[in-house]
Amino acid sequence: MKSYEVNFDGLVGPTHNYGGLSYGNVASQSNSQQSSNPKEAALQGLAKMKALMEMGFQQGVLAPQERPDVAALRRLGFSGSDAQVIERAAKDAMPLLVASCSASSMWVANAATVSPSADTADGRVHFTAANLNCKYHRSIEHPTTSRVLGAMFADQKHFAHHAALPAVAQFGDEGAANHTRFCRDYGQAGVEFFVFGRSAFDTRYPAPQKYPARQTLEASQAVARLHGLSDDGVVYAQQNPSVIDQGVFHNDVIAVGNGEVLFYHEDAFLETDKMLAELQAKLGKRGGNFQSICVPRSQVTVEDAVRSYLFNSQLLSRADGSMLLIVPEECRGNERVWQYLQGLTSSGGLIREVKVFDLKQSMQNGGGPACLRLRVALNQTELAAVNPGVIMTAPLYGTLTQWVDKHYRDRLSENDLADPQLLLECRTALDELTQILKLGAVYPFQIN
Ligand code: SUG
Repeated sequence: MKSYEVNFDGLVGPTHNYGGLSYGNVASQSNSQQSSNPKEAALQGLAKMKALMEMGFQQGVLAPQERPDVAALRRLGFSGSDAQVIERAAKDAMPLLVASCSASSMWVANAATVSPSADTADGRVHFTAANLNCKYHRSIEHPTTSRVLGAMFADQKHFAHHAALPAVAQFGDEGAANHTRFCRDYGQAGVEFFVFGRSAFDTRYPAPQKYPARQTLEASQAVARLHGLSDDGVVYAQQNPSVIDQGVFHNDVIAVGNGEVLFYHEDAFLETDKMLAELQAKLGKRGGNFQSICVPRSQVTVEDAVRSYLFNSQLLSRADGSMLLIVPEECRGNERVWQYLQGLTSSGGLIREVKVFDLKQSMQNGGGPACLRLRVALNQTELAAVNPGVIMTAPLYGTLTQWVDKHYRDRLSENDLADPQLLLECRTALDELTQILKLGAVYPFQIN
């Protein structure tokens, strides 16, 4: 049976703004307080989805969240009408209002970890929503994420959903941003590669000194257990703590993999040789021929990687077996990175083409092409069981761009977040969106 990697991209929500909320994420910190353009952000994301669909890739869309999250503000003690809750938060605790307005759910690589049916003990596709508990503004995403994923992948015969792990730092889980799957074919058993930043319980693993390591070994192990993965099909590796301290807050900022290929920076991991040997051996047992492409620090520094987001790219398999890399415009803007990419594609290796996308609105908060997508490998039967409302088509693209044009502002700054009208605009937009995507009631304002 034919199998596919389907990319579900996060649709940017109407409150996209630069809140400076992510300590350790260089772009988020350096663009704090700039005014944003939510309309442009959403249209940039939709343009990428459309382009991939037109290139023949399977493409889906994942809905944004209700923001401001009034219910979250109520849990923090703000009361009264919805407008009063927002007004009081703006007056007494602006950082909390900003956090409750973040459109960070657009970076759906952090929504969940997904294991395809060929890897799991019960032969279903497994999803574990990420608790994202390193940052408050992201820790409030998972309940709605679970409802949205449940509405997209509803058929229990094919899809199994797990609640987020316990919301404590020891189980810090950032979803697929630290998870890669290698396989010969999407429908065959593969090797799931979990990269962690620190261990919560085992002091032998070094931790970064400056910035937080968001993903723990214990969280990754729990996800592998929940999904029923076998030891033969799992490899764990530690991220180099010194690159976390240079702004590599997720592994997908320094490495990307697909099929049998890992594309990574020389400084990305600890014990790289051991890790590569284990990947090769385990994928070999599953009929695959593991290959790695190491980008040397002499050609591209870690700082270049963090600024250009070279590795936050989408590595896609084409029908002829070659690969295509989807990179953000910032890669073209970095001379060393661009030169490296020219050399890579002309060397006769596996990666033959680079396509560049303007995703500046998201990039300024630290979200590149790979952050914006959640990969779900599905066979034909499973794909047919996905809610068809979320699969990208030319008419859906048209409807969604019109929807964005109608509901989104083209400028948002911190003061605007206190405007109770923004809440009404968002709810009106999202209510319409759930009808467009046929999701049913998934948002707190629709349920309570
Ligand atoms: O979690 N930025 C996100 C970016 C996530 C990128 N995802 C991956 N690498 N997979 C984060 O740090 C910034 C929000 C703000 O500052 O307004 C933010 O949440």
